Amino acid sequence: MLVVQAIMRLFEVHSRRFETILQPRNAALAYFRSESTSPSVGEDHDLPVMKNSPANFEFVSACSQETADAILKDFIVIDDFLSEVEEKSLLEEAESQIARTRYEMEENWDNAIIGYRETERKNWNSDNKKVLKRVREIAFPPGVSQLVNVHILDLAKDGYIKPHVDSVRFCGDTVAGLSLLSNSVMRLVHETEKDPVIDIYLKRRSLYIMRGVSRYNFTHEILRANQSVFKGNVVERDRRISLIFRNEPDDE
Ligand SMILES: O=C(O)CCC(=O)C(=O)O
Repeated sequence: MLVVQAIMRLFEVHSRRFETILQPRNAALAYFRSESTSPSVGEDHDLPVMKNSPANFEFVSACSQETADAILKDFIVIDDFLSEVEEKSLLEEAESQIARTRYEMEENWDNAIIGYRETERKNWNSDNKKVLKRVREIAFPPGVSQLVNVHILDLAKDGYIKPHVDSVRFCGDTVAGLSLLSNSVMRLVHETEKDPVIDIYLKRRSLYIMRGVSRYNFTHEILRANQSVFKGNVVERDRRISLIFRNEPDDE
């Protein structure tokens, strides 16, 4: 019986790897594939209650109090999470790896991101490791299996990310991201109702944690430069590098 289970497990792991390899070139890292079959959102999270900044949220269209409360509970933004020195150090290491890849600029219907390059990194220098550990400790409850690689996503000044829900096959219930180099606006739109629309100001050096309702029931996107407006003010979008952390997908 144990042998059969071991073979089944091996097969599962390998078929998952193949799925990753067989993604379209543009979505090589696979996470961005949207699936309508979201698991139901759990009752509550074991995460510590974190101090959110409601000022970073703009409820662009009418939103019930219940939904607004759920978003403010499940999508956390922490401004100035990184110091300037920490940002510089992370950038140096991320750029040393990503410099070898080319920007994908193609506008195709199946491209989730336009004007970007990406890579993943597991081994960071010891200073950066300490910062990344801080992210992991705040974004994921103890004992949660996290993906060991950090996804490095470099968006050109005119690059943007289209609305999507991260694939439930490759990503668990939490996505956390550090924003380097530029401020930006992330837009959430209810996946099925297309309403409400909520804009979130992601300041350079901030950390966001997206989980629960905001991760499963809303699409998210990073607005292009000429649409980056928050509460009536233009947000200067520049080249932006994000470092993205995820946990392992659920077993079922
Ligand atoms: O660059 C970002 O912060 C957003 C990344 C994103 O959309 C994702 O990881 O699903």
